Amino acid sequence: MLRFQRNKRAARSAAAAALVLLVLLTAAGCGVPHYPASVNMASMSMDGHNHAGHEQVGTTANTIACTELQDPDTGAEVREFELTAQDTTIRLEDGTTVEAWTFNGSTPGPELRVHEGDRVVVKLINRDIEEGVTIHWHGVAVPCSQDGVAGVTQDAVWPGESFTYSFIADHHGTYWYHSHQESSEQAKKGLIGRIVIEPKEKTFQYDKDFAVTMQELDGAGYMINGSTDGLKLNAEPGETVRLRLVNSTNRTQFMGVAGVPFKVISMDGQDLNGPTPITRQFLPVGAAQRYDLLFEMPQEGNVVVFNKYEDGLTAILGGGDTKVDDGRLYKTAPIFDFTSYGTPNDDGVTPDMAFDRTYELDFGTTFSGFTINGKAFHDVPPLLVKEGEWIKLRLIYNSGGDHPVHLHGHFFKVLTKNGKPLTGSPVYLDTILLERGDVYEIAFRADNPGLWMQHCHNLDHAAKGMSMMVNYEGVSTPYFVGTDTGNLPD
Ligand SMILES: [Cu+2]
Repeated sequence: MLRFQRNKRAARSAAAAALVLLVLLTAAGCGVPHYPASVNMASMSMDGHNHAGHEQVGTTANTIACTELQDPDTGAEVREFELTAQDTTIRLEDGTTVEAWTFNGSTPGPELRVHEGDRVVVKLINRDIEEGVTIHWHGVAVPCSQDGVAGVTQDAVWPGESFTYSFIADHHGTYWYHSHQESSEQAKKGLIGRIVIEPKEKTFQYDKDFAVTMQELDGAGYMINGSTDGLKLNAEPGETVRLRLVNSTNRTQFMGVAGVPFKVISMDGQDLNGPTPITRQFLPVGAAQRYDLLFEMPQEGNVVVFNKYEDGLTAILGGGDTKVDDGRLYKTAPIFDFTSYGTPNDDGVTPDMAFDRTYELDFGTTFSGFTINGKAFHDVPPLLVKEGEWIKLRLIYNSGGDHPVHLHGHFFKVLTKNGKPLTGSPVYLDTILLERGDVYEIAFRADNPGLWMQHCHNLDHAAKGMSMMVNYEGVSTPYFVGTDTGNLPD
């Protein structure tokens, strides 16, 4: 009862905030909020209190609730963590302070480092975040009940409450986590962190394994592993380094490496086949994407990983003379192209194979916001899929800026770009960066039943409508998105 009232209170303040936002945004002409009072994302029924709506949701014999979809007990090693969301005063390098929302007092929150095959158990506690919180495990193909999307897979966790996530870390790689309640606000306020799943057996050999998160914190600006001043990482001459880059900001970060040739060994936690050394190219790390690099420390001097535009986003590895100036020299360097990188390897997933369903999604920037096929969340019809099917999506973008499109719960293979099949390594991603004029075809196997969001990971765009659902037939949810429940995922 108490919880219900708290939700109601949150709903009222959310409704008031939404009204203010509506007035402001309408005045600015740049978008409108898209939350109704209540909508069920499985049935798309508009009123949770409507009896007919309830009948549509999860009560018939042929449906299974998202909450019932969990990883079976495998006897895997259990790794337990506790993450407390809390209001925290952060002290920056220049001595100033900023009010942030953190997990366990820091942003990014603690790195969760586990092994492939482990069961990851994370107790999320909300100490004092009035807006409610969740944790979404970006890129990790968790079962539906653990996906952490407020109003789809769970209710937002209110102050004083907790929620325990449990899933098998079944694919190694570099991932991250963030609140998926009012995510466009909460990620910028600091509710992010990193999860690294180490391989059972190394697919690449290295001596050092570093991970860095780029973020843009409200009031502080760009930070790299929580520092506004760049980062020093200790590596000795001759050591081979794996460097995991995580972009938790809302925009593409163009990252260069000065001092050594390097390989891109993984994107979005998926190894590339036969990567070859490159130099003087900028990696276009789209919002939410991850790039893992491999390089050998030079005998003299250091290695500088730097950002094309933001000086604070720099990591210096090793001692000796800095190569930053060297880096500056190649500001006009070409942009890395994953469509022709690495070595082909036919895994049977090809543009001309038979697909069970093909959908076209046209991403748009309009006067009033951001759209998919001309509609904004929650009015975009969900894509329906059935377990076991192969799905092809044609993604189109013809406007300004870029959109990193993220599909929850799945990896997808990039089939073609602008009509041409990839010529290098197979590339599997969870987030694909659409730039003006791009047409991508991607494919995924519907192998993880559930209700999955697909949205732009410039979270401001998602909040202004560029968001939708990919729904498996027969999966229901007892939760509702909207101001009535206070579940506001974007
Ligand atoms: Cu976008």
